[in-house]
Amino acid sequence: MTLKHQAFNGKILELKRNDEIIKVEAISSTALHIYSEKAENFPSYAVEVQPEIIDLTESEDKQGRLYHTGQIGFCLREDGSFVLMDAGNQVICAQYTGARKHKDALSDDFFKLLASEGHATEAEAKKAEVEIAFALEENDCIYGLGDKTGFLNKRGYEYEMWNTDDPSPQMDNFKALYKSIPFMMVLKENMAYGLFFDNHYKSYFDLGKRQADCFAYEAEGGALDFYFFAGQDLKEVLKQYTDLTGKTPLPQLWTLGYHQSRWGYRLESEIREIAENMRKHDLPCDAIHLDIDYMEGYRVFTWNEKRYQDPEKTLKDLKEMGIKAITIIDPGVKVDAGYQVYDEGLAKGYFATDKNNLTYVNQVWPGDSVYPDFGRRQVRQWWGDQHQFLLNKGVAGVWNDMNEPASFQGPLPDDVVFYDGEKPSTHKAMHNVYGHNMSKATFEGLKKLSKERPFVITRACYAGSQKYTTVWTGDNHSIWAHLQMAIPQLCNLGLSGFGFAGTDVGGFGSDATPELLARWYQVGCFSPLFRNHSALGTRDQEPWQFDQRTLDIARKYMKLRYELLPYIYDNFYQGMQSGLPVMRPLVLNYPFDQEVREKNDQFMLGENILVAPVVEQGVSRKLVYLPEGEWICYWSHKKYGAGYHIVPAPLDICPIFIKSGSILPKYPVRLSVDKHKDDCLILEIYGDQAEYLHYQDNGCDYAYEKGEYNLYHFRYAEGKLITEMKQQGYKKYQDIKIEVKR
Ligand code: MIG
Repeated sequence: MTLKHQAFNGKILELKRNDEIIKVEAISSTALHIYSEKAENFPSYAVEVQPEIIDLTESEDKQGRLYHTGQIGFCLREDGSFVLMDAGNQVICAQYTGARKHKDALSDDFFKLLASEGHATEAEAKKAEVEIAFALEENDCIYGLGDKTGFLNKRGYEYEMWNTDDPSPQMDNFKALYKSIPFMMVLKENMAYGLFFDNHYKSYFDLGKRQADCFAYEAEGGALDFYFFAGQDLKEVLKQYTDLTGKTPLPQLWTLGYHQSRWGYRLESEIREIAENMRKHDLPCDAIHLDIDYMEGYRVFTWNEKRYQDPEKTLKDLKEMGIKAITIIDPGVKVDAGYQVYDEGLAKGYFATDKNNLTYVNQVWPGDSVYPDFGRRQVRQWWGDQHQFLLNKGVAGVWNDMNEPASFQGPLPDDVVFYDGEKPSTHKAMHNVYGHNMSKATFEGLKKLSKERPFVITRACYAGSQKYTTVWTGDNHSIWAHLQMAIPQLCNLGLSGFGFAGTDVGGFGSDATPELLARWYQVGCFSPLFRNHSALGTRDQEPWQFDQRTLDIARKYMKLRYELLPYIYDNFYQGMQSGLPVMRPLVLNYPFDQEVREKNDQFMLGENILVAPVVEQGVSRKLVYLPEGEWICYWSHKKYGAGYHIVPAPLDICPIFIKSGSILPKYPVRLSVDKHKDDCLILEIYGDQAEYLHYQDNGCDYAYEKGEYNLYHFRYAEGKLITEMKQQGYKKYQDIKIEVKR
């Protein structure tokens, strides 16, 4: 990419690349937006409010022509390449000018040879329409990119952004999963930067795989359109990225409780039985997910009246037990004249068509199905309104699946017509935002139809979907490798703006062992979304399906989760400003501790809790790394200093450390958030002195936006607690208990 100076008006720098205009603008003193004029033909789905542009100052120095905000600068060098630099004109990130190595083409003979033994060979990547590469320094680490498989540091790997439903065991060689979040952060020796490539066509990230000294981005369509964010550390970069694409909103408190799910609950009686078992075994639980079998022949927005005599009554009875129902909704609408959703969508022209303008049909669960065209506003509104049917039955949340979109009869052809806003476009262009637009439709429908904060959970999505939906990582398996992967996968989702995410606890496909399940509850307990889910045909996976010991361990961590709810909720509240996730890799809190840049088997819950779960079979001790400071073992209250320690971790123990100088807010254990009378708060004090900001509201609607919440500032010193109310707009606790832990 060789650039030539074209014009500068104090705000916008225009450059020429062949016959294309590239613009450079500052959207804040530490963020630049660099895009081709062609990008104006591809409106963003991630950025809904265009930020204001600020002034740039032009100057010249030996490196080239500089355009500076005072804090960061864009430098156009003599050779037509550019570098991004800091306040002192030191290079943060330079365009890579060396020759790029591309993937070698495989001859047809080799292709056939490999295929004869069933090796899945990859076809050559298509020619990129957009391509740019940047230099990497020796110790740079790369984070983010959404729900990709593998480990925390993405350097050395290659990924693809193309929302993909592949239920085979997803290992570190998988290039694409269900979500496309083309945002990455690079952590350098002394600072960090982020790049967000806002282009939803299929794209590729080679993160130092073919060439160790550079990373490259390529897209099969759309235009060059990226943002560059600079920060002291990853937190500053993530804050800026989420300022641009949106924050995870405050969820309803009950959604942070425990969820039970299984593909295979078919009958009303089975749902009731699950709820009764929860209570019989003294297990906290706030939600049961109803998978595809509650519907009538997999027709969305219908209820199977043979399997359910009275869904309203069942859901009401469940609610009385403190358990809410969440129902699955897939995008595929059954082709079935006389079925209202199909008839209406067809009459209004709301389904995707082929290039000859005939409604496009593929197959999913209901058999022949059509695809609502969620890129159009009217279609989203219409879809959102359908949710009244579910709300009338008493449904409390909606689970969106199969929205990559999945299809059983081969992938959707590139040229199926999907709209991009009000303009006809193609599947090729709109594939990666299909799940985003579906979950947005669901969120907006629920928000309009009920007063509560919508609970939507989706499998497929795009950058920015965090404003509308919770996510889960799709079809994992009950294997140790997937418990291990759960940590970096959820941490990287958090580093990509998705603060509310979870894996299927226990694993979806394959059969869980008691030991694996016990260890998975110890990770699930601290994951933003805590849901046990498993596939039809696999071993039953509810906590009581194994043995007494497994049940006791599951209960212990489910109860711990309910005790920690105020702490988790506080982190969500803070995340609305900071964009930081509650579950986070150690590197987010300790970016310059070299030891934590690749810690895959430990994580933090906010600032105060360090979790070091056992994720290996047959292990009863854990090698734990503690960063700077003093740490207190949650179980023994023994003090530990920074460094490596081997700690006991028998099957019922997940090593947990609390940072000395913490106040940990807890609720008394309850079996359901919904039944929870928030009249008592427990403050556990770790260390001699501590401070903490605690948020409290009604946990369900938007009254907090009108000031109906409390903000407590607690300070503990010299054996005394001082409470200052920073905001008082909600009923206060009747009782605040203090427990000093030493
Ligand atoms: O693969 O609705 O990821 O959670 O249970 C089948 C049935 C389709 C895939 C989801 C999974 C869900 C299942 N669905």
